[in-house]
Amino acid sequence: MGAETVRAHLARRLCTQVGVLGFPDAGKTAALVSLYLLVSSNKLEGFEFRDCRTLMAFEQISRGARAWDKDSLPEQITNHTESVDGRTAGFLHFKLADLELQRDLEFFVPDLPGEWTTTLADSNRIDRLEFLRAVDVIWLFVNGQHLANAEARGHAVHRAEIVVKRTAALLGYSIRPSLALVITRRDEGQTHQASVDSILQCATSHGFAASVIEVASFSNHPDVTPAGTGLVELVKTLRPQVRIAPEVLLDERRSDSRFSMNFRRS
Ligand SMILES: Nc1nc2c(ncn2[C@@H]2O[C@H](COP(=O)(O)OP(=O)(O)OP(=O)(O)O)[C@@H](O)[C@H]2O)c(=O)[nH]1
Ligand SMILES: [Mg+2]
Repeated sequence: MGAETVRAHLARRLCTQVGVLGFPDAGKTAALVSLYLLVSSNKLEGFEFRDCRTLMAFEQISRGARAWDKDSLPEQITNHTESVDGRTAGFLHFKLADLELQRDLEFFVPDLPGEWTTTLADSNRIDRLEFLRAVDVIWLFVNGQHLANAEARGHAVHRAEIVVKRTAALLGYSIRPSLALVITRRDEGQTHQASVDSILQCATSHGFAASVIEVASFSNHPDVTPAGTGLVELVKTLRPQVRIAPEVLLDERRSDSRFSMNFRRS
């Protein structure tokens, strides 16, 4: 789904737009695939499927995972993500029923190439990331195994903090989206708390309302950490941070297409 279609949709409905950052191999696509598989098998606790306008795209990125033998993970379940034209991001769409809040949760999330984060960190290339100014939430994916490894950890923290700082600079004085620091590969072991705290503190000091979500999109140790761990918490970061008058909710239920979106951030 292209940015224009997303924009038209956002103008009419209370939706959450997500910005995704994270270096190559961080686990961005894997998280989206895991989310898709959980939702499609009705295993995302507290949420139920309502609608998806990008089924084909989800199917495409999930192909490897569908073929995988559950007893042993292949080296790579997902393919390295590339942008079709090197410039534009495609968005995935989901509408879920949020059973706890008794309302729908609709969101758009791009499956961005990690290279976009690499060029942000290395050369402050921001043209492809301008859309971050409009997002409600940023998911910053960090490879948890890099933080677990004593030799890799310092570099990984430093690089993640550069991304935080450059993102803050890109946003300037505009309202900050919230930021979820998504630590991946939880199945491979405990994360290194001091490293996570350092990135979190960096995000907070740059004005983000930041939180940490640890995920295992897939699992090499399903008895200890099942595949899909943390995905419910990740989805909860998408709940709109607005107070919505009850009459608006009623209106929204009555009419699918005429919802005025002036309530965002009010
Ligand atoms: N065991 C385990 N492996 C994972 C997990 N998440 C990702 N992986 C592995 O890491 C590989 C790369 O993950 P991706 O999600 O494709 O990485 P990406 O961030 O989308 O990378 P780019 O598209 O290159 O930016 C996957 O194919 C999996 O093999 C996880 O939670 N647990
Ligand atoms: Mg990817």
